[in-house]
Amino acid sequence: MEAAKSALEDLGSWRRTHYSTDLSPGSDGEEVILFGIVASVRRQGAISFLILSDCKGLIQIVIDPKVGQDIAQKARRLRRYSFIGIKGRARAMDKAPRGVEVAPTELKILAIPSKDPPFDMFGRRVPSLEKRLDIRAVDMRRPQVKALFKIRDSVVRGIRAFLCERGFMEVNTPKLISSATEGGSALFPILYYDKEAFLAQSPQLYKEQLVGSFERVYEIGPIFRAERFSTDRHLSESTSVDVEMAYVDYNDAMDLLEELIKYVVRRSSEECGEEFKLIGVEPMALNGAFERLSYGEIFEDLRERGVPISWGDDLSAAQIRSALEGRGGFFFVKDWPTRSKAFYIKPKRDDPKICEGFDLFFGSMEIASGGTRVDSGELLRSRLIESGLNPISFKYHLDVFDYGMPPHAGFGMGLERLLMVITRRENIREVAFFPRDPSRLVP
Ligand code: AMO
Repeated sequence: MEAAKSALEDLGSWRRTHYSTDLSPGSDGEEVILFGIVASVRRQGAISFLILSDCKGLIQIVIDPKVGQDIAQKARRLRRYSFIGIKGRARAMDKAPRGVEVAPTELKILAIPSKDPPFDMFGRRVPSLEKRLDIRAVDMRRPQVKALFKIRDSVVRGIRAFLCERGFMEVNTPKLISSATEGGSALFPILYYDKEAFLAQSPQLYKEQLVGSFERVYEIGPIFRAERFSTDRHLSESTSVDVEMAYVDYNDAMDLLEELIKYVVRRSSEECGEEFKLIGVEPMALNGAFERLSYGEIFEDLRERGVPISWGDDLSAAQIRSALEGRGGFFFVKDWPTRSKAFYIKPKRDDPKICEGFDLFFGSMEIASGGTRVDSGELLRSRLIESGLNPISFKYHLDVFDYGMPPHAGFGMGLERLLMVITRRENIREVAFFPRDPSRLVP
């Protein structure tokens, strides 16, 4: 161990000139400095063949003792999974992956692992997700997992680009809060100095307050839900894309959400062709409008088939599946019973039993929900009371409404749920960097 450590070198003045994927047969003769992890070592006589993995891809490195005894000796000490830097020349090579390899004249060993990971980082056999999550940072060195997170990055950048283009301002709202936004349950209590406080379930009330000045706002941030769900679709900490806009209603919010999803699906499939190949998935093509069904239509359909359901019940995944009869893809369910939705969703003026709320589903999975908001302080007070909440706890919010609020609407979309759809993962934990669920608080 000590001997291995003392053989390590400093970065010194070396700085990367290329990523593996910058090189092609056309790079023949170029001087390069590359860094990465040794994915494999193969020796053929005195020659060492390495595959180097950096954050973009893989490249073949050939170390020939003819170049110098010093580098050949170092290469012999190399272990799989070591972090190295190499300085040398690219050369076109038919048999190498992507038709190019690098012949180094210098090698720096930057880190040698003191133990092997519990699974082959570059192999085809995938260990159980639980095992991988136990050492997630190392799991994320696997090319297939890196590909998932590159797709995530493309989607997040796409969301920002789309909303920025349409005049939305990115905001940040408090995650340490004094009262619930989505009802009293499912909050994580914390100690805030000497007072009880909570982790925010949603930016809902703050994003609404912000439309009074900025009119179009969005936030991409964490939401915390203390539900004891141990399903493949729930996280205790997930990422929400929250959008809120003034002078519009829920129809405009649905239009915007539909356009946003189509945009990021198209953009990620254009940007991430290699990544989709690595995860073995054909990128989605979304053609046609997302269907917009009303709660009433689904309710009648279920009743006609003899499904036991009462008006106002939430729709379970199984009920939605059965009402859909094989219809897949994205669709909206709108016009929910007012009592089934949160206090801030606006009841219809001509039929207050029904509200201007919607959910977006993909198959039977809810991806987003939103609606036109209650914008009158008086109505908001009475909706809080009807929902069993105490207006005193919401004074800080109601006060703002007393100064007047513009009509507004918006939605919150689960980023990980959208990513499950785009990357066809069955388990939400696959698309969260360090997932949190009722039985996982580390790493
Ligand atoms: P809602 O509670 O429906 O609405 O949440 C919005 C979306 O967030 C995602 N989501 C979750 N994803 C993973 N794990 C969870 N535990 C989890 N909880 C929610 C879902 C869901 O559709 N304030 C409203 C939104 C609004 O009206 O603007 C809200 O929070 O994809």
